[in-house]
Amino acid sequence: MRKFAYCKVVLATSLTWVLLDMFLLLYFSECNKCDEKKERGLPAGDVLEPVQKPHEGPGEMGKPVVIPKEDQEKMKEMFKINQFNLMASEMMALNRSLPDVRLERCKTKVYPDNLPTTSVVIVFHNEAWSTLLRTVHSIINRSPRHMLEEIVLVDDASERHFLKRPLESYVKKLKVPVHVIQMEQRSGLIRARLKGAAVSKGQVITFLDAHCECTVGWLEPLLARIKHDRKTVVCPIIDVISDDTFEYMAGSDMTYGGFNWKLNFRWYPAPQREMDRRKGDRTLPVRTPTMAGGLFSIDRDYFQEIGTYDCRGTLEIVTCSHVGHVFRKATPYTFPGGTGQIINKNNRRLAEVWMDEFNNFFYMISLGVTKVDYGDISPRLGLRHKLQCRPFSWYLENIYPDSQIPRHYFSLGEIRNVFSYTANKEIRTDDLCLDVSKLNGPVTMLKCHHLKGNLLWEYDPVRSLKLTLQHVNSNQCPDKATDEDSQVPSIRDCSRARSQQ
Ligand SMILES: [Mn+2]
Repeated sequence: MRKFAYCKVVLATSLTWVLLDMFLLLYFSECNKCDEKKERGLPAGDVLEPVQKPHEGPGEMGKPVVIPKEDQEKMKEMFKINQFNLMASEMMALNRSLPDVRLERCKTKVYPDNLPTTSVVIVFHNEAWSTLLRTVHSIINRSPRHMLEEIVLVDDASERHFLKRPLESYVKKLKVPVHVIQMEQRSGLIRARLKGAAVSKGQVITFLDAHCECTVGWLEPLLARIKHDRKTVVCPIIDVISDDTFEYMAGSDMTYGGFNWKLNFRWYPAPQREMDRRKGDRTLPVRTPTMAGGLFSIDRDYFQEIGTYDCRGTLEIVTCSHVGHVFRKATPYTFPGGTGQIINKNNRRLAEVWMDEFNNFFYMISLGVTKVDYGDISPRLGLRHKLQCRPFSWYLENIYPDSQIPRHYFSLGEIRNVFSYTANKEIRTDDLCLDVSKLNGPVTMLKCHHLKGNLLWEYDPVRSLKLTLQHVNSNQCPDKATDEDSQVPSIRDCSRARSQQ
């Protein structure tokens, strides 16, 4: 009987403890959920899963984020701040999962154990908290720890309201050293990057934008190329993160970086000779004439030897490395002195230092460039001389024979066409008519359709708008091409200005 009583006591006490444990367990798991909600799926400094799990939630596995109908208006307002869908970005976890978009044979490649270490340098200006920290978390989660020396965040004088939360204390809790450097005043992307490079300690410097996401296996193939040849400058394939839905879309391994007549960077299909050189193996790096400039890795000492951003060496796109980037349709940044001025000045310096006699070709079609004050270039010319760089003609012949800048030519200039202003009030050549379907253009040529509409132009020889053509549907007048866009006809509000007559 006594034994039975003992049993009852033991049973009762164990049961009490079990219940208490269960209560505590429930209590704390509830609380975790509260925290998670507050921090958007990320308690500061918490251990993040290094392996990808297709978790549930908006944007997981790189899927597009859907904004509820009732939030559409607010979303449009928020869009304007950064020129991307800030609401979608804030709905997603900072460590969202992404698909493995690599070519199958990239997934099984084996790299040497003793790859160099890298510092990752990220410059930001008025960047949103969620995109900046998502970049940082994707680096930490998808880089082998021993290859990642540190992350250097350089704040190029963001306005204070952009970073509401204290960045330093947040990043201190992460598993990798993250340093935050402040620029005293707005100094531009390149100066800020050089500052980050100057303090970095890794053998390699990897530059990324502040709105990127690194995918699994992104780092090893980059570092392996630099270990193989320290004069190689390597870029990942830049995947597209939609500025609208934040959907993750794999970029092509069949393109390379080039530039057009106006020195604008563009992606072009990689030429056949490059495919042949790689014997059809798409997992081998593509040699590229130039790069977008935002995302690349370079040996730290070599970076200094070649005068930092004025690069030589071999540029490659490493097709087994994928990093996503939020591409925006318009820049949210303001530039001291105006965007056009700064681009013109940079382009002028580039043309003066590196393009030899080919700069005339560029100046002919970019009139604004020749008017700009481009400062002192003698140190850069000295560097070019010291490094014994080859002439630009060599570059066009050997590295970029597909360039639009012709190596040999007879003449440069424009070809004009004769148009008629018809009795139907169209402006016509052959069977094509000048057509404008939106305010401020573009002005295009479409098959004439006799339905009037957007093809209708009114000519006013005497009255208020003297000697001007007026587009009937938009009430605007064709205008002289601007310096920035000298190749494109423009249409503006009618001003009676000489440029519209
Ligand atoms: Mn960017």
